[in-house]
Amino acid sequence: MLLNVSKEIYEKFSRKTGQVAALIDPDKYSDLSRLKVLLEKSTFAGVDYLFVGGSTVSRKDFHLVVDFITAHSNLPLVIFPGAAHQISEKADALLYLSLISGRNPDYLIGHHVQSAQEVFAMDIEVIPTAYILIDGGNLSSVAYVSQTTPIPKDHLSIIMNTAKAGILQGKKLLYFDAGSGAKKHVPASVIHELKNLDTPIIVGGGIRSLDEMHQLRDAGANVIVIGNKLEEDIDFLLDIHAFKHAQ
Ligand code: 1GP
Repeated sequence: MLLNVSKEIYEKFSRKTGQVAALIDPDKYSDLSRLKVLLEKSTFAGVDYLFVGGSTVSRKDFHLVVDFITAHSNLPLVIFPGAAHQISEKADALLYLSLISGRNPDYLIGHHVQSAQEVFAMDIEVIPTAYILIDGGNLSSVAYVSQTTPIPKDHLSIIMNTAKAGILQGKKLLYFDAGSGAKKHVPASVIHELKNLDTPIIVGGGIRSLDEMHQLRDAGANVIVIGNKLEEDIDFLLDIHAFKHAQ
């Protein structure tokens, strides 16, 4: 079979700002009854996507959680892979990440070559994504595992030029990540500047309040990713419900 050319999820990403993705790191949801509650409440809250993946997830745990999610939820499932083995045809789309803020060839092309044969044959939407780490005030797992240095958040011209280079390379989506559990999320002012590049933007890492979500949406973020906050406080989905239904 040839590469899937569906663009359904990409078009949904592009359509509007202020969409919300709940990030499920399989390492954090070994208790599947907890995951089931998250899935039910995410549907109620009007979450737009479930993202699945993580920096240190094993193949077994990844598949276990993907199988569980697809059996218990109808929300679009998007893979946010931490490595070549985190792929599954059961998901609706795969963020095909190149970590272009870094200079580690493994995360620029290595994992891609390892998994290309399998991905090419899969019936899954593949979205070429420029993955750009921004310093969030602490050492994130993704920076540590990828052995890359995030871009300082005040260096707007480096951030802009990195995003532009990604677009010139053919990336269709920009994902700005301060890293899971970041002390500080990517500033709304940075997202505002990037919006001029006319490419859909995902932002994640350290987002923990409704106020921050409003700022990022108003700055032009298409998708806001929330991981840690939901692990700590499932009732934050009530705030997400309010955020989604006020739109
Ligand atoms: C990290 O973008 C995600 O890669 C989400 O971060 O867990 O801090 O919400 P949090």
